[in-house]
Amino acid sequence: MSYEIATIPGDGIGPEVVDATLPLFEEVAQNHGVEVEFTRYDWGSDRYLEEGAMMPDDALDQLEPSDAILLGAVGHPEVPDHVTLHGLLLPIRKQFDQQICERPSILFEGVESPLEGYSGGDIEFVVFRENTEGEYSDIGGREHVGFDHEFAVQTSVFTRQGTEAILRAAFEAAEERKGHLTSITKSNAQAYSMVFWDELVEEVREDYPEVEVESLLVDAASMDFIRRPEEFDVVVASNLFGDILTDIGAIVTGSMGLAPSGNINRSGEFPSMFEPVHGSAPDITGEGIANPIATVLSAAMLFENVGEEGVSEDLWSAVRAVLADDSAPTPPDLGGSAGTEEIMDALSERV
Ligand code: GGG
Repeated sequence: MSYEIATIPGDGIGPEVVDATLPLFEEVAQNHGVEVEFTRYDWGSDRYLEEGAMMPDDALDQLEPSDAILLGAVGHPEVPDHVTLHGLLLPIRKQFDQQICERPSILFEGVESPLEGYSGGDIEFVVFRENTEGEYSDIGGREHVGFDHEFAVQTSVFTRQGTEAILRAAFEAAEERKGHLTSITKSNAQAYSMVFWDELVEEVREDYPEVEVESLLVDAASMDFIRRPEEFDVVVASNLFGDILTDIGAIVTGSMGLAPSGNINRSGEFPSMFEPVHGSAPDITGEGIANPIATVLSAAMLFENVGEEGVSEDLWSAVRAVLADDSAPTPPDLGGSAGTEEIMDALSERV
C-alpha cells in the first residue's frame, strides 16, 4: 500500500519535531512494505507575517486528496493566538468534518508522574473531545467598540448530530476498553447546552448496555484527574472542556511532550489530522531540545487510522522501549538533557 501524507510543520518547534520524525516513519513503513509520500505545506505564522494569511485560499483543496495530515504546532509570539487558530487549525478540523478528537493519556513505564505514588501503567485513559462545535463555534460578535457599552457575544452550539457523534465514538471505545465512560459537563450552570448533552448521554447509553456511565462536572473532573486519575478509562467532553482536561491528562502522565492526538473524520470523506497536543513552545524553539515523542505517537495514531496497524504498533513499541530504558537518552521535559535527534536515534535503534 502507499499513502500520501500531508505535513504542516507550522510554527515554533512544529518544524523541528515534524522534520526529525519523518525519516523514522519512512523506515518503519518500509519495514512493513508500506510506501509513504510526504508533501510538505509551509503554512503558518511566518506566512501570515509575510502574506497576511496562515494558509492560501485553496489550502483545503490542496490537502483534501491526502490520506491523512500530520500537523506540528501553531502559535507565534508576534501573531495573536486567535489568528493562528482560526487561520489554520480550526478551518481544517471543521471543513474536513473532523468531529472526533481522540487524546490518550498514558503514564508509560520509566516516566515519572508529578503525582506521588504513581508509576508506569497506573494511569491510562483516553479523552474523546467534541471537535467542531460547542464552545469553538465561530458565532458571535463585538459591538460599540471603544465605548463604555462595548460588548462581546460568543455563542456555543451543541447539535444533536455532533453531540451524538462524539458520544457514540466514546461509548464504542469504552466497549472495547474497560467498559467505563465518564461524561463531563457543567450542567448545573449551563442549563441548556449541557443538560441537552446529559439527556443525549441517557439516550445513547441505551445502545451500549455493557458500559458503566459516570457523570462529572468539569470542576470536579479537573480535581479528579489529579486526585484519582487511575480510575478513568474513557472520558467524553465538549470541545473546550476536552481541550483543558487533556492538558491536565498530559501533565499528570509526565509531560505535554508525550501527548498525541487525532482529529478524526469518521466518514472517510476527508482526511483526518494528527498532531501533538503541545503547542509551538517559542521558549525552546531552535534549541534542538523539543521532545519528538508526541509527534511519533500522533503518527502511530495516523497509521492505525489508515489501516496500517503494524506500522502503528512498531512506533508505539519503540516509544515504550525508549521510555522504559534507564540508559536511553531522556529529553529535558522528562528531566534529562537529550536533544530531539538523540531521542530519534534511540527510537530508530529500537524499530
Ligand atoms: N499541536 C497543535 C497546536 O499547536 N495546538 C495549539 C492549540 O492551542 N490548540 C488548541 C486546540 O487544540 O484547540
